[in-house]
Amino acid sequence: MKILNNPSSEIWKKSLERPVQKAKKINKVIKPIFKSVKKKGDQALIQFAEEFDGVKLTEILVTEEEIKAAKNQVSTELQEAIEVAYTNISKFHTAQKQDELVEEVMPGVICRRKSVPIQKVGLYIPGGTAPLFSTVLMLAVPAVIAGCSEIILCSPPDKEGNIHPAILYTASLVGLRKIAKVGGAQAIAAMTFGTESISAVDKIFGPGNQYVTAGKQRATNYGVAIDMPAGPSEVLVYADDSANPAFVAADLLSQAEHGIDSQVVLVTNSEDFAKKSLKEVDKQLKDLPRKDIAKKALKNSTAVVVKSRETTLDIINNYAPEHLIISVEDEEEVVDGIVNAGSVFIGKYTPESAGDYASGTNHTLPTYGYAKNYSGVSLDSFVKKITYQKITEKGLKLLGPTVEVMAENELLMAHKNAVSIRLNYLKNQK
Ligand code: HSO
Ligand code: ZN
Repeated sequence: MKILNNPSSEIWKKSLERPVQKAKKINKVIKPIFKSVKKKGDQALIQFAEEFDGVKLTEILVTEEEIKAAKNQVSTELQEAIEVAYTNISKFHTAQKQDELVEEVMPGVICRRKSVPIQKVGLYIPGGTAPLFSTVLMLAVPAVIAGCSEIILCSPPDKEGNIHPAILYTASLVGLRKIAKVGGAQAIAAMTFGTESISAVDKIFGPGNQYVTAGKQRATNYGVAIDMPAGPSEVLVYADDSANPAFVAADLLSQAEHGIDSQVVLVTNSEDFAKKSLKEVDKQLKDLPRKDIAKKALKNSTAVVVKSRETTLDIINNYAPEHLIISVEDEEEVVDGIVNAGSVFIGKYTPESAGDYASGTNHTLPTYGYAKNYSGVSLDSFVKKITYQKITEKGLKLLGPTVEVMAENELLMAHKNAVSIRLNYLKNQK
């Protein structure tokens, strides 16, 4: 991790640039996968499981027996932890429910807006080096609270044809019934087109490798929505001398261990603090089982020393981090200056891991600078808002002439007529 001392804006912008993603090569791989799943359905999924996961599947959907068996493989300690997280995440996402909004904008002109669940949603949970059962909570809990009528979860099987027991346990705790042993771009294709076992869905959620990410992008060509464009995970820690360098180092490492392409950034007003924190990073790194991954991620990572608060806010808002940790004395003042971030962690006793697992906020967040224009996953992600209107006779008499004038001036006479015909009818009735 390099230290930049008082860099010019050109320098900090350059060194905080995210690496370019190479989509072309990946698209070449996933195009035939999509084609094959569309044409051959489950049979293609079974073939790809053999090719990519090294397993001959007989069933694609997880059975009730498998779910029961999974529960026995999850320790009581972990079951209890998952339940605490489940409660907190449920509370915070239930609180996000919005009442129907009704506004009589003019006498007899009533407008309404209501959240209606997206009917069919697909949740993708990666397999790979870390079994992300926490992501099951982050996606399935709001889907259930929103009232989505069909929720399918796809996750890749291991060589024995099983999904990780903690993933199965969590999914069943939340109430999911349809869990499919399918990973990679083929899972995304299955949820896009539908197969014998997997329904086509309206929106796909969840993290994944580059193939999954590119698959989700491709799904949008077929009318399927996605949660957000994805990139590698990242954290920016803003700390001053009131922070604890060991805590800061632990936070940087907790994000760095996600993947070799993760990015971590430290912004501080003190060179001495930066040095102490990086020393701690080296010290703590040694004991981490995933030190090789974290080490590589740290190569893409930077510590920036800046004195001015204005420049600091500029750096944070320009970088638009997925996670922002603020550990400075006047934390609330900084919070007020933040306009681009996925999720903000305030104060020295608020590690990012708390939000990753159990505090209640969602951990599916915009990366790669998309925090400038996307929100993280929330209850809102699982609903769309339908507007309604009802105009009474009195209302049309009041509003009609306005619509007539506007339509005429847009040269859209059929639009004008739809009002005039009714107003004339009402006139002639008397
Ligand atoms: N920090 C990750 C989420 C996660 N962390 C899951 C641990 N498990 C992306 O926000
Ligand atoms: Zn994490």
